[in-house]
Amino acid sequence: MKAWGIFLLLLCLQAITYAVIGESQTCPAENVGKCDDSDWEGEFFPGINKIKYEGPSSKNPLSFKWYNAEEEILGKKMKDWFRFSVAFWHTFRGTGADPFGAPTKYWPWEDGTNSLKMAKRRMRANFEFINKLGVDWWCFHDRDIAPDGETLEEANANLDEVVALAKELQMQSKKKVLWGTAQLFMHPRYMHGAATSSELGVYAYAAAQVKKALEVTHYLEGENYVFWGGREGYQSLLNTDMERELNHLARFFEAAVAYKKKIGFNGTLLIEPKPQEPTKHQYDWDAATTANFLRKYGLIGEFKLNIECNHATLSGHSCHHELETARINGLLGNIDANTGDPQVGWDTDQFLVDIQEATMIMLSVIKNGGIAPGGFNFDAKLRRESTDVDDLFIAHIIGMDTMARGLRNAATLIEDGTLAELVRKRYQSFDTEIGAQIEAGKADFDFLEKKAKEWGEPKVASAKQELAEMILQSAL
Ligand code: XUL
Ligand code: CO
Repeated sequence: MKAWGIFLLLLCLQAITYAVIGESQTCPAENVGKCDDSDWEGEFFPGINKIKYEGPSSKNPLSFKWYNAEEEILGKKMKDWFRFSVAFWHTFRGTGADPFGAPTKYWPWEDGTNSLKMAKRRMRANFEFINKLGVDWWCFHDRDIAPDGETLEEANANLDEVVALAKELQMQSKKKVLWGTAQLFMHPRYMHGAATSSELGVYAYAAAQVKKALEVTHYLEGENYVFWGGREGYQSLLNTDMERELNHLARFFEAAVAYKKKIGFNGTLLIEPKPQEPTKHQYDWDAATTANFLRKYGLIGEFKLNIECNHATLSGHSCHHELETARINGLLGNIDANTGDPQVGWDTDQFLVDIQEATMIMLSVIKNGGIAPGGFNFDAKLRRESTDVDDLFIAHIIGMDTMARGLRNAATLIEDGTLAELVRKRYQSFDTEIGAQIEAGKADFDFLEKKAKEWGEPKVASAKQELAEMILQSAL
């Protein structure tokens, strides 16, 4: 009874403190590590309400102009086309640091440590953020959400503690994990790679880390699990047995498939292609290379691809190209929605704001009938110079609005049908008896030579590229 009284008194004192100060206590950057032990109270994003759709004429930066979650486009709600997800590592661990400069962002809730207490606080901030943004999914690496440990046991115990909180917060908010992954690139043990390391002990350590990450992704009702081979590649072929490394990688994936089945995880396993960075050459170079790898090792039915737009351009393709390559191979699983900067050239992980690019992305997604159980993960970060808390919201809002405009435009193009008709006409010579014979594999070279002689010089029609571009632009 006495304890209860003291608790009520403390609660009243706290309420008075809030009333006087008007906001939650923060731990300033200069006090790194010296803040008191009480945990964060109140909201992380005070003054920011749930983001609403206000339509294209709204001037409110904290509103959606084009993304209207419940609105149906081509028979599906917008939120179901996208299944938007917040990337924990950028939004909650991104500091603005780059190879030339120190962090620029000091979020009020950060105390400058990577303690378990801080990890839990960040997790609560994550859930307030996704609730206010109106997004149903989030993605994580094991080491973003919980501190590493001196031993695997300690790292796993840290992870368990944070994951237990995440599970509780998920149940309260009805949010889920879009995908989880293991971070197999930061620690020095992974300097030669993880599954492709020249060291057997590292291969085993990576396997143990993925085993645990699969378990927690399953526990958090994740719908997918991603493998991004951060250091699965080489810096020099002179000291690399590429064939052996690729064989190891395939064995690693086989073991992951077996473990996924063993624990009853029904999520999709995804591989995220990237051509280089941090290694000079990464084995999952692009969608076609990865598809070839999966086919060679008999893994094609067990995996899909997570296409990241900035990785697409790093490999010399467009995002649309990578999506189409994945789609026509039945491998389109998820999109890491971001973009690079053509003047910079590396993996800048920017929010995608190009409406034309978004439209082409959505043409692929619609052709694919959507990408569920995958979604659109914002593997994107604020620019180093954007340092306000509300910039986190604004960045995600423009990312979502851009994709929503892409969806609306793509739907207009599909409903209009002119572009599809242009493509159909381009191939109409194959819509004939002989065309059907060729497509069915029933036209041999003797037969074709006979026809070529009979028909003489073929008439070749215009490709109408500029007309196609004109049609695309009319929908933007
Ligand atoms: C790195 C990258 C990763 C993966 C997950 O370029 O895209 O964040 O998405 O490891
Ligand atoms: Co990514």
